[in-house]
Amino acid sequence: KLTTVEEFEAATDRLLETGAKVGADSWQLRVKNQTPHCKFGEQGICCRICSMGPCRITPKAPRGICGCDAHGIVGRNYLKFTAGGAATHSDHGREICHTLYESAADGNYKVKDPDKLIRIAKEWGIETEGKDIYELAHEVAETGLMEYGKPFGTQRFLKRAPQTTQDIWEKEEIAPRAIDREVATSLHMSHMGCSSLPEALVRQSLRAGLSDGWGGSMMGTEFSDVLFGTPKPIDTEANLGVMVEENVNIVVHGHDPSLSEMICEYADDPEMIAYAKEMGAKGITVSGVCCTSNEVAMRRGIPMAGNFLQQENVVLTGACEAIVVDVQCIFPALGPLSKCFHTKFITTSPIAQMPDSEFIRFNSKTAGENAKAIVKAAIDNFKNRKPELVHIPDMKQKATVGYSVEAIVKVLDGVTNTQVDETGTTKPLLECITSGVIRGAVAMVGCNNPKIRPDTAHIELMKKCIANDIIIIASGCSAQAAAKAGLMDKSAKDLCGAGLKRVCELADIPPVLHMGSCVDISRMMILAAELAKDSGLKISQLPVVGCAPEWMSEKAVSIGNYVVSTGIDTFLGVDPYVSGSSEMAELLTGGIRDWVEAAYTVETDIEKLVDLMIERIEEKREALGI
Ligand code: BF8
Ligand code: SF4
Repeated sequence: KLTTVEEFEAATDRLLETGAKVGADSWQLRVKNQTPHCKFGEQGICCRICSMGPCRITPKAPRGICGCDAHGIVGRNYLKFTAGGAATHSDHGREICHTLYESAADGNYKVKDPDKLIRIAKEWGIETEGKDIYELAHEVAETGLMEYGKPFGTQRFLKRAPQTTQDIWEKEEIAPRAIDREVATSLHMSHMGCSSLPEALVRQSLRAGLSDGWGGSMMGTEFSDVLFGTPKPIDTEANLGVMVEENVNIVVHGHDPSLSEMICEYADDPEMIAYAKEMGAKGITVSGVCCTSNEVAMRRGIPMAGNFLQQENVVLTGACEAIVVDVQCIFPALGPLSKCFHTKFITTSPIAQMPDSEFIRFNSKTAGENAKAIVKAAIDNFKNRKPELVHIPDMKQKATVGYSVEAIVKVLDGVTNTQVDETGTTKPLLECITSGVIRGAVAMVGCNNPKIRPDTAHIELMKKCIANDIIIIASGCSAQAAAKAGLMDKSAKDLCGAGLKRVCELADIPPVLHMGSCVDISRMMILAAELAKDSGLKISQLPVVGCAPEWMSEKAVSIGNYVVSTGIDTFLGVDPYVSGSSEMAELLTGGIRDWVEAAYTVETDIEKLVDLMIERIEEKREALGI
């Protein structure tokens, strides 16, 4: 039985009552204070990139002081937004490269998947013979780091794409060069007095997005697998009920697995567990929020307490000893909120420093000591709980997660009855698609956003797709929405059409496959590339679409840009502040199709959005005659 959104909301309301008792603020209250939003901002027609402004476009004032019109202002804002997202994902990827560089046989970080490291080294033309695995790790990591600033050439991983895709990127001049260069060029182009031509600004947005998806994010994913293991199917649980009242609860939140992996390691240490018992708890429970949760769920089966808009809820349970964060998507609200409870809000990265937090600087050289200190601080805090404030909603679902590309290929080997003898490829999946047993696939990604009733769009879209025999691959907060609802439980096969249900039974998979965090959308790109190569089709011909119905962050726009640039139509439930320019809106929803064979659809009515996606998948099938 699925958990309904009404049930989530009732549980949240109960937690907000506790919050009210202690005078806590909440996003639900802040949304009210911020509504209605500024119309200029919403339409993207406010410019404050130079101090002659800020300028706002109105019918009476159609140009800013410098003469820039709405199209230029919206375009520059869109490019800056993308650059923010590309920088963020790629800097996360860079941190992982550094962690790989620091790995050592006797160090804090080890190489858990040496085969993958060797595969990547060979792909990059690095000599592997006669080298110790850590020597190779250093060399590969250093080569990866060079991708950020190399003066010539394009990203190494672009070669993973089908030749037709690479040709498009070359021809359209959007093949990404050094990652940092694409971010810097974006900021240069969107400086006062540079580009105000929508075509140029969108082209650079696509290029910066590609430097993220096929550059920084892909390195983040691949090297996380090398360090922490390539995910395989594993059972876990999701929603606030994974927190355990009798235990010390540590919640990890953010994105970089270098921190969360180490916390999990130390929370599992018998010495730490014994200490927790000494302090009156029965044990230690680590659970997660946001993408770092996806990382440790995929590799260790660590339960997922919730997604983006549930981050305050974990503190409101009154049973969270420490919420430990690294970077991205962390509400500054957690500082003051924690002060209303006994919770320790521990920041660990110089990139994300916040008021009212305890800063324990984490780095790869001292990771072990840092993690130990954090776990100990959480245990020491157990005694400070206020029992009258403790309430953990009795709400959780089972989920099977861990579907990396390698895992998907493996579980689908041999699901078809026909003559598919090439195991270890995507051919069995293609066979399911061409025969129509599966109609297509939707990559469901992205955040929650209070503009959309949280999780509803994710869940309703997925339910309708699977009922129509469309398989879902999910990542980020979308994946967690699915897991909380029960859509990643294998029994969710009963909600599928007959074809997809049969595939779920034969392969023993849920109909919604958890592919990881947001940097792991690069896994989805690799899967699409493999499908295209194995079928001899172009990526844009595959009955596959992308969807971010509740997106909110700059990272999501960067992702959208690389997904579209890879030839995959992308459906958004929230407008990326471009409605103030007809030229920008037309370009993104239509014009770019002439460049990259895919475009955006923006539709805030979620029912319509899902119908449009299904329609697009069926159109693609029809064009292929399948
Ligand atoms: O990178 S889906 S709210 S947690 S931005 Fe953030 Fe959005 Fe969640 Fe992960 Ni992605
Ligand atoms: Fe105004 Fe032009 Fe300056 Fe923007 S760049 S604030 S539109 S003068």
